[in-house]
Amino acid sequence: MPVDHDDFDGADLRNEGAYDSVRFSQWRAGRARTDGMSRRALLRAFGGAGLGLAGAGTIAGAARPARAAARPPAATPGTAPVAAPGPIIKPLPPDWFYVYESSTIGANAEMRWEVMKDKGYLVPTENFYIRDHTSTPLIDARTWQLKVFGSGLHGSPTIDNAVTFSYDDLLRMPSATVTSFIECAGNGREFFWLQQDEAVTSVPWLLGGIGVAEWRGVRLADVLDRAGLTPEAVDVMPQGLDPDYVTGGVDYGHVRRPVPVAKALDDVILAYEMNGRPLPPDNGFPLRFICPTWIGVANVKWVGQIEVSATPLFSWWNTLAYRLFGPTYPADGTLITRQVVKSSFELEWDAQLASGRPYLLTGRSWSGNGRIAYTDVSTDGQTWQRARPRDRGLPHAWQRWEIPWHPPGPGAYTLRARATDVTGATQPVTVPFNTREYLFDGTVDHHVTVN
Ligand SMILES: Nc1nc2c(c(=O)[nH]1)N[C@H]1C(S)=C(S)[C@@H](COP(=O)(O)O)O[C@H]1N2
Ligand SMILES: [Mo]
Repeated sequence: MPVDHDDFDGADLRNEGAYDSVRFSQWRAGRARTDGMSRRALLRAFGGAGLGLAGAGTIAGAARPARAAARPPAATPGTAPVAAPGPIIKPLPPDWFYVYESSTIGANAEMRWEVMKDKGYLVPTENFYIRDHTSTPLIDARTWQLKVFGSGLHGSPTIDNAVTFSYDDLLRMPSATVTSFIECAGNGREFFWLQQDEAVTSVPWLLGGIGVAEWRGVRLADVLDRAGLTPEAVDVMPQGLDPDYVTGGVDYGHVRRPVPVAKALDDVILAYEMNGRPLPPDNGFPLRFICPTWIGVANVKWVGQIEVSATPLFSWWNTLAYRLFGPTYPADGTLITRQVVKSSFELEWDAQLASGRPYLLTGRSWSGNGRIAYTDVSTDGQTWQRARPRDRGLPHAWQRWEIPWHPPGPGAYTLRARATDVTGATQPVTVPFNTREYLFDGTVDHHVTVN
């Protein structure tokens, strides 16, 4: 059975244009090699008849040995940290991150979950995932200004006439702190491919497109109050100072996405600190939105201006992207706001474990709906056991848990974690497909081998 690499790339990436990054295509090629063939190639091999059980089993046995093989290549153990040559500024050592870069998906670095094994509640800033639609800009806080304008303010100031705040103005205002996750709406996307055979067209996150940090800044409500908010305001839209996002030959302008005024006044923070230090450039220096429990893109980085409008606002980020489109959704899609329930082990993918000894499996679960109520873990594909919570969890962040496991003997095992939050929302076995592959909240198969 010939393996059609070109078809693999075409099938998966046809909506995304040319991939120009060496790192990304190497990652992709590595996956294509281990994975063998695309879903489309498989369908074609079976004359379009679909993945018939007997046939697919035979073919999968030869060309696609196991789903477990379709993982990012393991980093060389002990690889020294190196500076990223790409548009993300901080170092991205391969034993800490998977990096996905291209002209259409921007620059993205996924946290490897095994780094959290012995860490505390927060993700250290150096380990935090990064998602840039284009690249990280370097901004001078001394000349930077925040401009607040629009028809939802007294006098309807235009951008040229905006109410302005300097960096020092913001530092002098009363501060507020929140411990909150930021998670990409596409976190877990790769499992639409690995577990549901759906072609994945954007950043192929496993589960590391999330981090929890302590954010300090000023309440957006205070800034809007000083800027002259009126009762007519409906939408508040921050805009980033990073380069315009261009895809498919269309320039969609700077990254910007509105939040309703109710959310803006409730708990949004304009953060200038992350984990007790000024924001690093990659995480939005000098100022970013923190929009607790909402999808990553609502947490706009490098904010230079905020439009406050008496009429609803629109951009690519709330009309064409970050909506759920597909057979089970309305024609114009469903706007995404809050995150869903997810869990991850603090363990490398395809971990190789020694037999004849007990393990303490650890992990974390989180939800955009509120605290986690409990997390169940399965190590045998059949039964579930309640994990022990290691903390109470925070409503805008995660809960750590642990569970002892003594593998019964050598062999291949699939570990699964399934959390339930305080609203009763839990993790299903399969997730209804949406064309942009957001909000994968299904239980994830974590393959390990006990030798
Ligand atoms: N200005 C701007 N803000 C942005 C982005 C961006 O590309 N530009 N990416 C968004 C997305 S999609 C995510 S998931 C988060 C990632 O935040 P982080 O890089 O600090 O982890 O930032 C959001 N804010
Ligand atoms: Mo994102």
